[in-house]
Amino acid sequence: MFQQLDAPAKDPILSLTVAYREDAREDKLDLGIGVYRDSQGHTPVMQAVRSAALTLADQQDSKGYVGLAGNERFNDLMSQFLLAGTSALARSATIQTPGASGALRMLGELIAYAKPNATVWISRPSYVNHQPVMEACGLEVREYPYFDPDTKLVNEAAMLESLRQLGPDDVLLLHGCCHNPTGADISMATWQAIADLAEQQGFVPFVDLAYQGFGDNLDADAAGLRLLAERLPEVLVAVSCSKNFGLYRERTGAAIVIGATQADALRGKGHMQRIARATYTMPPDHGAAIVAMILENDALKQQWLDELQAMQARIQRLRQQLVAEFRSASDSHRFDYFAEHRGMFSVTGLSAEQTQQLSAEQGVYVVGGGRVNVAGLSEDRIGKLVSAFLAVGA
Ligand code: PLP
Ligand code: TYF
Repeated sequence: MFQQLDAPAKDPILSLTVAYREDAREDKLDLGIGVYRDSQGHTPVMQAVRSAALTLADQQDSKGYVGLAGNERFNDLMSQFLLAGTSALARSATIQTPGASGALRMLGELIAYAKPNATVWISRPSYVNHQPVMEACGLEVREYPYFDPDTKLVNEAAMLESLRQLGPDDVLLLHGCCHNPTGADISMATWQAIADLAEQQGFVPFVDLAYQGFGDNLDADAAGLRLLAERLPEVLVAVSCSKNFGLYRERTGAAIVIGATQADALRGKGHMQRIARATYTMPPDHGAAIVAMILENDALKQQWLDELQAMQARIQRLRQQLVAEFRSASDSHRFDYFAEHRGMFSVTGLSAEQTQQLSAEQGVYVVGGGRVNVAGLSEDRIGKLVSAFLAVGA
């Protein structure tokens, strides 16, 4: 049965990690996959997470099944954390999912069930898995203009102009903050304008929030989502705990449905539980149990907030340092955009040929399209990145 199978499309980011591992050069540099690294180049377990995991190991008295929606305490804490202060909290319902990836799939399947003819609109460019996941749900995917390669910022006018064509059969997928891959985020005025358009035209926003806390701070990074949630009857939210809790491999996230009424949201939740049952049945518990323990314990929560804030501040310092070193090495301001971007990534506009040259000749690995994981840099490797970029004519 397998003999006639064609070769599957590879994940462009995960295959980069494989190529990097196979590179024997000592001074190679991996700026591909989106993981945070400390100044030693290590992706650490956060102290608050370690403490919670130890307590859990000590006190958890059963590994019995939990349920289709996962840990309901986690679900409540996550929705309160995200939607506190908005009218949407009381008309929301949440399931725990295996990462935001699981949330994207559950919400995509829910859209396909509720509105089989829906089109999901994604930014050009967007997270590598947005299109494949939505298409796997049987949904049509179209793109709206987003990144301006000249300014390296969002072309908000072009984006909003394009969104004028959306109607009740459309779902608008937005990055809550720290846009992947570009690093360029929309302004609060644009979030406001999107809420106006959604109100007038009836499309449903779907916010993917994978980097809350890595942009400016936890509240600022959720401000766009909260604005939409407050004003609109229906919003979908995929949340990840992979980055801001450093729980990548534990596969921890949530899918939140905001409805016109709580009953609507609960119908959405019920169907996601049905879909989860036919997919993986129940999400893994460990990461969600850790997050719940952190969010409901004041001391642990403060420790987590401090650690997260330190990661955010370090990324911003790396961005400033990149700008300074690029300025002096290139005698120009053309790399100043690094400081305008937020979160882990920046799209640099390197051509496919330059990206290829960068890995082959310089041992520096960046994602196709020129995405650099700034959060994967360490202070003492910035010089290497700068000279490699200039060597390939960036
Ligand atoms: N959404 C975006 C925008 C991402 O960048 C990622 C990457 O990690 C995900 C979703 C998936 O996250 P998770 O690891 O929680 O599945
Ligand atoms: O964009 C990234 O690097 C992260 C991690 O199939 C990732 O979101 C990369 C590829 C993938 C899943 C996650």
